[in-house]
Amino acid sequence: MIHALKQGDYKPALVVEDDAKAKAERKKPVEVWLHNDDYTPAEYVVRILEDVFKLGFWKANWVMARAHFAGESLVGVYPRGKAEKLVAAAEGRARSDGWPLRLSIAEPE
Ligand code: TYC
Repeated sequence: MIHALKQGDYKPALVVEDDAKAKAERKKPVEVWLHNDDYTPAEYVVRILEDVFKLGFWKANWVMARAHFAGESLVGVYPRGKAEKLVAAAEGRARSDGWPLRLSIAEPE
């Protein structure tokens, strides 16, 4: 049976159901929020929004400025799987460059 599972030609009904649930969960739309801090340079935040989130120049500047003045700012709505990857990429890059930039994921209201 292990062999059959590896070949993908047999899956018990429970496994199939779990796969479908996990897939639906990864596709659910969630919000990505950007949080202000006192250290990360504004230009660096804009570059992350452009490079990682593919925001255009004006939108990236607007989203950064809104976080700077309001404390947080909605970056966009993405399928959960994609949102998790984007946040990890953005925070990973910020950490390796030595900045405390923070993003978070929220369920839409
Ligand atoms: N507040 C930062 C500064 O003045 C800039 C900044 C903006 C940092 C938005 C994070 O999400 C942020 N250097």
